[in-house]
Amino acid sequence: MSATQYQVHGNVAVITLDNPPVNGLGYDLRCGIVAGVDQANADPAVQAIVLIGSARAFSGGADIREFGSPRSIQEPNLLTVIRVVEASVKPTIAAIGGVCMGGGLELTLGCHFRIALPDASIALPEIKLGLLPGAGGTQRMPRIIGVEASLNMILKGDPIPAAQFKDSPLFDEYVEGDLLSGALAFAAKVVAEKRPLRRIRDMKVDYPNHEAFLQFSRNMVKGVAGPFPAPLKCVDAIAAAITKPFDEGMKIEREFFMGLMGTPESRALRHAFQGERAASKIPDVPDDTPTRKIARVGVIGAGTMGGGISMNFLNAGVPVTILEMKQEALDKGIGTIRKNYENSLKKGKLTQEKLDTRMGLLTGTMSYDDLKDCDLIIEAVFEDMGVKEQVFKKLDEIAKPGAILASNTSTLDVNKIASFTKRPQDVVGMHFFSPANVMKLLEVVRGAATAKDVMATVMQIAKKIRKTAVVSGVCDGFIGNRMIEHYGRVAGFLLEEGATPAQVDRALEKWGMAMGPFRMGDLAGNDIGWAIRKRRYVEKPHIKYAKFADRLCEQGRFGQKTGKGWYLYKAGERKAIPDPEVEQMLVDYRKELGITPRKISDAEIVERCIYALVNEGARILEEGIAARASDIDMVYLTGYGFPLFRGGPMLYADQMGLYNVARSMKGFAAASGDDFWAPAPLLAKLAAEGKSFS
Ligand code: T1G
Repeated sequence: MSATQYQVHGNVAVITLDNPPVNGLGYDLRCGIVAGVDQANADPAVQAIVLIGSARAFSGGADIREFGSPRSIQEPNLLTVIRVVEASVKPTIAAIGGVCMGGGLELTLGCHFRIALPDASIALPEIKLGLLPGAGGTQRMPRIIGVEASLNMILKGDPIPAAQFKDSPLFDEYVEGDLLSGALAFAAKVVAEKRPLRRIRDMKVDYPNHEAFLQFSRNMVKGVAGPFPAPLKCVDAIAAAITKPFDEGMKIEREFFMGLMGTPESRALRHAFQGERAASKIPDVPDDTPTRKIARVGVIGAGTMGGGISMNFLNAGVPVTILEMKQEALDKGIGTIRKNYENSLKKGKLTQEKLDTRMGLLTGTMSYDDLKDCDLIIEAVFEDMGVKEQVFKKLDEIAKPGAILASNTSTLDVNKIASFTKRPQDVVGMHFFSPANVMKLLEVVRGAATAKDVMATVMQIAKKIRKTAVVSGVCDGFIGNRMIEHYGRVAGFLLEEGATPAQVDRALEKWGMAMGPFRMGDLAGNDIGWAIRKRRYVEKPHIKYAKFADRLCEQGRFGQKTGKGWYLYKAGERKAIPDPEVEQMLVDYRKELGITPRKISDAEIVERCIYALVNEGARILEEGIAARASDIDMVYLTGYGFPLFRGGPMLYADQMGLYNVARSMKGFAAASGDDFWAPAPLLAKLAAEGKSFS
């Protein structure tokens, strides 16, 4: 199936890239471009060739859906396509509108001329996928826009409006109005003026004293690249453009590109990129499901969560009515929202005008009746089923028909909450993560009765408020908290066996976690976990817990909010200071249990804690609570400080090999007698079949 259209307008052949949604340069499109250029060159009536895309995109670059598959490198690969375009005996003109990124931009650099709409979006974003431009971008860009501008563009990867290149020869002309007409007119000029074909590869890179610049760039990049190898390779590729003949530089770029494609870091970034898009798909809810209009949002509760949730909508220009029961609480809540915006203003992240606009969209009230026009009402009240019952019964009375009623509950049963209303089909969970106006993750909890258009609407509004929405089924803790409970449980046993809180945290933070389990407990409040364990001891007595955490809580050591928890905290400071008192408590506790402490390696700490996430994640997957493994990874990458360069717990398990993961788990089961460690059936099956989650 050709992914191009070929038409001749007068003496100009127009090849239209036609591979929706963004003209990803997949195999069919690559074949179509080569065939079109060959056809144009063979047609004596044709004097010039125009390549053009759609209004949305000239091209979004290499087709990410082909990544890792043989088709992505099947000839004609992108290098070949660009060589064909560049070798054309008739002038090739790229007419650029919409998105022009990555391989798409590299394709235009192979053309003899480029024209663009001023607002076309130009980028080399490969760095965000752990790569570098692999189709000549590192060798041609320095030749046309210069070394420094190229290196900045490649290292940042951000889109730049075409108009910003007006001082460079990148674009021969800017088109106002219809791009195709502009392209045909430009082509006519090129033909009439018999302009020589300009091949960027023949240009020279002129950069005196490049060694000093490259050394400075390497030092700067080393300081910010962290675990990612691509940035340094970008500098080395630019170095090749300066110091090597073009074809040699191309070989060096290709070697770097293929090397980076194979790195776990790039695989993780590509996994996260595709995972974010996959998460927005709900298997049984078609993309074209009609959605409900959300013109006004109601938020119940003006506490930390209610305030943060409100800010998400205010930031997106959606009016919010926030409800509290007492004037003082309402004033405090609105005051906190204003203070947050004023802090952003002070940091230069917000203008006064935007602050005023956002606060102007916020209405406070103490009457449920003021929510009756809201299209979406989100409750963020105390995490108690009795309180939720009162709220949802009241909402059922006053909310307009078709209003979506959402609960921000972090663990309670959304089906039970829906049963408090006569409209369970309109009830859904929207679990925001604190601070709600900062954390990208939104768990969208689908009740048994939740309507499909409600799901489609919530996923759509989530994108509008710039959240990464992941659909979860109803279970205790949904996806993230259900997994993190076992991660914390395993960490507790490590303390019993001989580790200290600081050692566990340090091992996991060195591995890449933003914060270890004990620092995280002190931040969130150890009393939250304590309340859940008390429930577990009654409801699920078969789940084993180390008892030391309870000891800590019985002494009121809830963490930062009480000045001490697992660690000590100086007044007003958040720095976690290891507490000899806790370590002595642990020594006494182990003696009491008759446990001889042993030295536990960082590797064992990491393996047990991370595999606890993996095993529970596998159960969540096999129960259908999560639709796909990458959804679970997105939850951890955007809500739990899991390191992006490892791609999420499920991808990490794939990279370690499920066979090895299952073997380790069987070892933990034998050593601990804890049947949690029996590999989840899905994991055991995949391991036995030599398969992976992804
Ligand atoms: N290939 C195929 N499909 C793509 C795609 C691509 N490059 N980019 C996006 N899509 C799909 C996406 O999956 C979604 O599909 C739809 O387009 C809308 O995406 C050799 C090797 C282009 C700015 O990194 O930055 O070239 O879910 O929701 O907000 O040097 O997508 O609708 O079915 O994001 O309007 C370099 C990545 C590749 C660009 C559009 N290119 N994409 O944003 O829509 S590496 C990129 C984006 C490369 C060469 C190297 C954005 C966008 P569906 P969307 P959007």
